[in-house]
Order: sequence, then structure tokens, then C-alpha cells
Amino acid sequence: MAPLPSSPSRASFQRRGTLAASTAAVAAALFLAGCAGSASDNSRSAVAKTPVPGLERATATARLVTPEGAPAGNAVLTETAAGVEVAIQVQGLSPGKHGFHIHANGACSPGPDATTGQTIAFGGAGGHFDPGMAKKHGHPGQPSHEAHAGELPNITVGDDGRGSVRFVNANVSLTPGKTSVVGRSLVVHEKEDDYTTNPAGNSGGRLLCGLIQPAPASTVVGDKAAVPSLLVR
Ligand SMILES: [Cu+2]
Repeated sequence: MAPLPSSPSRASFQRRGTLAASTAAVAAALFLAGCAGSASDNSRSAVAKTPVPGLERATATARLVTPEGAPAGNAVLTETAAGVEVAIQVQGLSPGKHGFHIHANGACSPGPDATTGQTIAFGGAGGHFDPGMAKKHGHPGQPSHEAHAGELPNITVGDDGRGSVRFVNANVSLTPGKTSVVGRSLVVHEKEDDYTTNPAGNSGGRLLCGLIQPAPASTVVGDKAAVPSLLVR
């Protein structure tokens, strides 16, 4: 069963907050015009049917760091109708292609390498996120029963050490459920991912890691929600 495109409670709360603000303005105008009464309730329901694009998207962010903890990049994840758009910018890496994946654990601590058992940088992030139980590495964009859902495209880094990539991953979500990547991690590797070799495309060591955290939308929602209650009364 496909998960809902975004959290209904938060989305409707967000919409209500914005609409309530507009309603408050309408109600205030009506009051000044001498038309106070039940008009505000009617206008609220009429306004509530107007679509407000852009507010229903769940988002998350990740701050990428080196094993020493130095900041080295940022990622923004946005829920879309086609999946989760992952956009990342990194800096300070060697020129060329670097493997990039969603890893299963929300930890950027040292931990055991799956193959050798030796402790490696960011080993705590575990293996690639694989809710479809593919148990196989593959191309980004493949169905999640054929390849890890956490596959992402290589990041191409220029001579200035900077690189970026943007990709919509149809196999994951930001809303609660088995495919949610919130609370997991993004990892950038030493070498190019060949999109074939198990378990990580022969992409070598882990250079950068970042925890995927929900974007702090609550302050925006709270502020918008607080305004109408002050204006209406
Ligand atoms: Cu990886």
C-alpha cells in the first residue's frame, strides 16, 4: 500500500493556519464595514477550499560532516508526487565521482564494516537502506525489490572540490512508514559507485555522513496559527 503523499494532520494544520490568517483579515474588514456576525465562519469554509500550493510538502535536511566533524555539505530532501527529491552540495572532496547513498541507520559514528568487521569511519550508518529487501546493490531508479531503495547517483566533484546532485528517489518517503528515510543517514563515499558491485558499488570508504532530520516546520506553523487567534478575538 502506497503511503500518503504527506502527513495529513500537519498539512491540514498548516493550511488552516494560513487560511485562518486570511480569514482573520477578511473578518476584520467585515467588522470594520459593520457586518460583524457569522460572516467569518462562512468565509472561512469558502476560503478553505482554495488550494494552497507548496505547503503540503514534507521536508528534511542533513548536514554532512567529515569523520573529524568538520562541516562539508548540506542536503535538502523534499517529498514530491514522484518521490523524495534529494538535493546535496558538498565541498572539500577530491575531483571526480563519489558514491552517494541513503544508509539504514541514523548514526554517523564509527562502526563495523559489513564485509571485514573492522571499525571504519561512519560504520555506524550501517548498510544501504533496503526496505524492499532487495539485498542487492544496483542503479538509482531501479525498483526497490531489485536494488536498495537507498541508491542515489554519484556526485561529480570539480577541481574546486565542490559538487552537487539532485535526484528524485521514488522508493522512499519522508512520512512515517517502512520507506521513510527520516532518522536515517546520507553517506558520501571515496570512489565512484559502479551501480553493480555488492554491497556498495565498490565505492570505497565513507568520507562524509549526515543525519536526515525533519526540517523545523513547526515554528512556521506555530507562528501562523498564533496570529489569527489574536486577530479574530
Ligand atoms: Cu553508501
